Amino acid sequence: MKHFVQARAPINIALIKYWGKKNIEEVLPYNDSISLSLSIYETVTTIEKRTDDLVTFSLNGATNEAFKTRVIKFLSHFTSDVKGIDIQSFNTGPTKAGLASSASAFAALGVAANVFYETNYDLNTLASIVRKGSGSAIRSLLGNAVRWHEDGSISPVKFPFNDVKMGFFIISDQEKKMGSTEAMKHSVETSPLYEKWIQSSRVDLQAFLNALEDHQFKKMGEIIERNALLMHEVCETSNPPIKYLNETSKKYIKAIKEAREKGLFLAYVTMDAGPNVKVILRKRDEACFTKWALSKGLSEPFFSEIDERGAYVISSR
Ligand code: 2P0
Repeated sequence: MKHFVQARAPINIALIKYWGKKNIEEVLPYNDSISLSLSIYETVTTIEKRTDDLVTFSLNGATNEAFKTRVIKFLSHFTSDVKGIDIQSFNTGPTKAGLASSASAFAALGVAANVFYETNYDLNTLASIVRKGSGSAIRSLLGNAVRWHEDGSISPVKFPFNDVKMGFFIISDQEKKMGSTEAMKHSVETSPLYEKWIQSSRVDLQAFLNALEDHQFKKMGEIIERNALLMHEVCETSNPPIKYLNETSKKYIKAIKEAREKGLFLAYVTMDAGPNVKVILRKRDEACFTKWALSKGLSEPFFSEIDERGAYVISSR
């Protein structure tokens, strides 16, 4: 066992979404998903040996008992005896607002624990553990574009657009009402669209890969927007409905689509388990997109680059 390990991991936003587990215990998805790792809102986590047997945990400097229980359960994949450690996790983004904070958190913790406990798991063994912390965390292990396969493995995806950025409109940084784990299960069990979702997202994934292969940004954008909108339809047709998008989110999405159809820019929407609206666009459209948003009375978006680095250990001793 080491004395101190510090690791970092990026957030990731799925372009082809994961929404539903076919094996809850193992966290295996019904569908492959593909994400982009992003350079904003990374998580930095340290694990340090204590002089007593206590386990202490803090998130952004504050103790967090609910998360601590999850962390201890997670660490049991690395050691049979979780004791005598202090874990500190710092996340620069709003937690639990659909901005992938649990993804970067469990990827950073997994990478740190693998070195701290000297387990030296290879990438796919580590991935099989990390996804049990939070499914989408598996994709934060790598930089750039990452595919999470139905069989539980991950692989890099060759992403040909090096000038792509993701724009964020923070509509709310409040915690989401229903966590993704519960919401996915509810969708699988009650949405009449769930079977359609499985079929459509398989088609979307192949079309997405074809668009990358052919360097067709517009085609890729259309696919990711359609994929995200169907995921939210699945949520909204669940019984009772799961409503992540609020009226403001819907207003923003409509405005973006209309402006795009007028030819003002090429920006395509994606949304996750929260009301915040994200767009994928190219660097050349960033300034005119912001100008347009402000002129329409929308909030000022901010932008992220792609993270090339993935999760790694910063220092250890
Ligand atoms: C995704 N989301 O592909 C999808 C799209 C949100 C919407 O993965 O139950 O925290 O821990 O596996 O990964 C968010 O859910 O859920 C998520 P669990 P997770 O990014």
